[in-house]
Amino acid sequence: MRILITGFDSFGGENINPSNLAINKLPNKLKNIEIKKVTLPTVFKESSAILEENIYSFNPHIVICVGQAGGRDKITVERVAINIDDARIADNKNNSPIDEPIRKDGETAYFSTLPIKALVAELTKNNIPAAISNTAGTFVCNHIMYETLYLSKTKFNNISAGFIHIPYIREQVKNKPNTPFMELEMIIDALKIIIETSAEFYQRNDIKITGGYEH
Ligand code: PCA
Repeated sequence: MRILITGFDSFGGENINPSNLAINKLPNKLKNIEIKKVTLPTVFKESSAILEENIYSFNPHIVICVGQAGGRDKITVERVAINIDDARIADNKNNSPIDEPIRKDGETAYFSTLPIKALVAELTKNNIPAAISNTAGTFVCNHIMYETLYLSKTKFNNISAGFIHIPYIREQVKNKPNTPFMELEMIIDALKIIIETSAEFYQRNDIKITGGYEH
């Protein structure tokens, strides 16, 4: 079993991104799972081009993309990616697309093909705050999730794929009063659980528990 896991470089005025810090602390092998880690640039089209090259060369069964969602207080397992780029801030190459479809021939949206409910259940069981999120936004994280799922529908049919948002880590919130964070060690533990559970559920049905919340 091969799993490709990606993080992003820092963006939006931060000088770190916990997603690439966390993925790079993962082992290269967990049980029988070979793990390849790739840091993507926080740049709309470039990130997906690099992702596709890595899918070609590594030929993974599962692709898990990870990004920072500053302000969230849990690990959030994204349910859905939508076919739109609408930049709240410029990406790292100064692109600011507004309401641009990601793929003209793509579906309006794709659902994650990771076992999202099982992931939340496993994380919760291990005392790691986690929830389903029903929006990955419209910035580069939604873009990469959409592209990964588009590629898995059109070219790489046996790949399961999805996206995980993680909170800020402690050092990022020093000057941000009342902003939630999670310890990097807990994020790394969460990613290990996500990798193992995704492998266990590969090509199996997810569990049936609610992921509907009040907002
Ligand atoms: N988070 C951004 C893009 C890169 C990252 O780590 C997002 O949520 O879109």
